[in-house]
Amino acid sequence: MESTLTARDRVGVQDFVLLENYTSEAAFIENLRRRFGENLIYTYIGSVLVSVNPNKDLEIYSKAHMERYRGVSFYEISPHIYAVSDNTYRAMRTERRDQCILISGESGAGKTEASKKILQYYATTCPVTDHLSTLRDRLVQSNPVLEAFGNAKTLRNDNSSRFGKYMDVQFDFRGAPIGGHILNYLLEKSRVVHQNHGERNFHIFYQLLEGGEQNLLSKLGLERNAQKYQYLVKGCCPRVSSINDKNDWRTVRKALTVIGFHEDEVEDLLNIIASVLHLGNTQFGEGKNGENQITTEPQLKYLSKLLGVDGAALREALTHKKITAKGEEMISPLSFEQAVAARDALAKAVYGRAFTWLVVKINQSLAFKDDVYNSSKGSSSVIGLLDIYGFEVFQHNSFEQFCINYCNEKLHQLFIELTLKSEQEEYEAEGITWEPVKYFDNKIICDLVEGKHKGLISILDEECLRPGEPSDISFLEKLEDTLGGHAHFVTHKLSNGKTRKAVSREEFKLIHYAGEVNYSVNGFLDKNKDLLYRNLKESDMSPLWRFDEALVRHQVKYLGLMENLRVRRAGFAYRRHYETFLQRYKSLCPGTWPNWQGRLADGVATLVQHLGYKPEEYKLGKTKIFIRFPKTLFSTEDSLEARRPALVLTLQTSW
Ligand code: AOV
Ligand code: MG
Repeated sequence: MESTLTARDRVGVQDFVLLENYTSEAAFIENLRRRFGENLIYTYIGSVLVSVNPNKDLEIYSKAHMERYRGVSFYEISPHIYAVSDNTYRAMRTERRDQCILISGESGAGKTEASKKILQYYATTCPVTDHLSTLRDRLVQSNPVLEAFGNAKTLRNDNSSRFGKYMDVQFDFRGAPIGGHILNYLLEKSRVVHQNHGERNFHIFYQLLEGGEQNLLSKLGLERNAQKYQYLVKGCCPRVSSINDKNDWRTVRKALTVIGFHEDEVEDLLNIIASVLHLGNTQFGEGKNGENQITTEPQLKYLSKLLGVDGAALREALTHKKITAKGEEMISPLSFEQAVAARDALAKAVYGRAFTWLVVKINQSLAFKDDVYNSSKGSSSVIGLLDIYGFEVFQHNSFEQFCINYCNEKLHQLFIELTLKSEQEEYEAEGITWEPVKYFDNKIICDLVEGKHKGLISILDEECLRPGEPSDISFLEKLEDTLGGHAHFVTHKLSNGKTRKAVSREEFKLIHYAGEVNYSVNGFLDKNKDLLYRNLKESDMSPLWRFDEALVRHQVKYLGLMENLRVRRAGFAYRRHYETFLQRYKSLCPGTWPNWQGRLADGVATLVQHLGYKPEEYKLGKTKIFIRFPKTLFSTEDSLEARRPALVLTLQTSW
């Protein structure tokens, strides 16, 4: 059988639009599987790129590969993340419009890797002058630094992003990168003080302990052994086979220098990292008079030195609180539990601020020096790259997963908006005959979470501010009262008064676009007040090279890829306003050149007739021409770019 397979049978189609049986999910998955088997991890659905995580290094990211994709149109060469990068770049240059690449997919699917490949593509292929090469290097080197401080090993991904990132790269009129800006979202600060079994704290702690020179560690009062630090032992996972902390330390240290950190700034940063570890080892116990006191003096000494604060003041702050009663300020001692909570809160706050400061510093170093950025002068354009934390479900899910998964619901809304909704609405508005393709719109879940007054977040905020004794359980009760009966919200209570076993009394379940998740309300109020997060599950992880069909099918379903394909297949790959189309191609037709005098629509009709477009290849709408197949336009112009933001969907293949 094997020998009778044609090349096309073996490698499948490179654009799902070309799939003969395009309504069959089985055919869709089979196509992905065949390509995966041939190490072809990229496939298009029109202008959307679907990327399947190979979980192994492929020889497809060399400089020679990058060169192959430069200036070449989407359909002339096999699908690649570089094709998306290049098309976006050319769209920015020819259309002089800002562009954006959205990367979506669940935890571990390959979003961050994709965003790094895109950045490397620009760094390697865009023109740079000598003085801009520093900026280019800084752009690339910002990644290892941000990952060291903002990524960690989870049960889903050894290098999981624990913050969201939107990076703008600014280009000048020659297409050279001249500046950049990073916007960071909600760092998972709770990881600083707690990690679940099988997970680690942020990479930087292990990197410093493994790679830091002996005299540096001595200065910081640290021992090389991660097991000595309470904040690093919670997950029982100091070492990860896929991670070399020592090498990564060297990379990060060099990157900090490239980005332009001065030695004293690096020292400040490391002082903070070390002080977090000392805070974790700060213990409390009973003093002679029964009072709660610090029992670990060396830690206190190092803390006061590293944070530059008075030892006595720090001791007081960690064991007492100030309260104001009847206009008088009073100091009252903290209980053991309160002191531990205060210590952890301080560690999280210190780390969170250090991360914010790091991003500010990186932004200063990436800012275009003439301050053209964010100003209207100059003819620069921007390509934005969105890489957030992916949808995640563990055995135990808390506020952290709630925030992350809500964020993914919003991104999916945008995806639907760009590929399914606006596309179909436009056909209708333009009067193009169209058989609507039905799809699941997750707006109902977004509204459930963010709706004014009746949304989950509003209820949580209200409960946090309510006088009296609000608690996680009273919050859950409010949710039940307000949201009970909603199709996507479930608690243990059944409408007949009985109890649902699959959801405990301390949980609520959300039926997300990507799957069902039980959230424990424990800690929701505190974490919401502090805007922190995280918690989790144990699983048998071996990020294996296999194609788990059930896992892939689930993602194909919830991402709405079949619906996407149907819209694409039945639809029109390109559209242009009559004026733009005429302006761009009128020189190809003597009847429209140099100036068409009649109605724009008639001009376009004359033009396409002259170009030999067949009736089934295009339709004329009210204000636009719609062209069904890319190849039609290729014959007119080789490199026409889509106006939508580029979309990259990453698929996880094995857990
Ligand atoms: P994520 O960003 O989507 O998850 P990553 O980009 O960190 O996922 O990818 C997870 C791991 O998969 C990487 O560390 C690589 O080992 C592997 N991988 C991903 N893409 C490729 C590729 N193109 N080639 C080879 N290996 C790859 V999260 O940040 O958890 O949502 O919060
Ligand atoms: Mg990531």
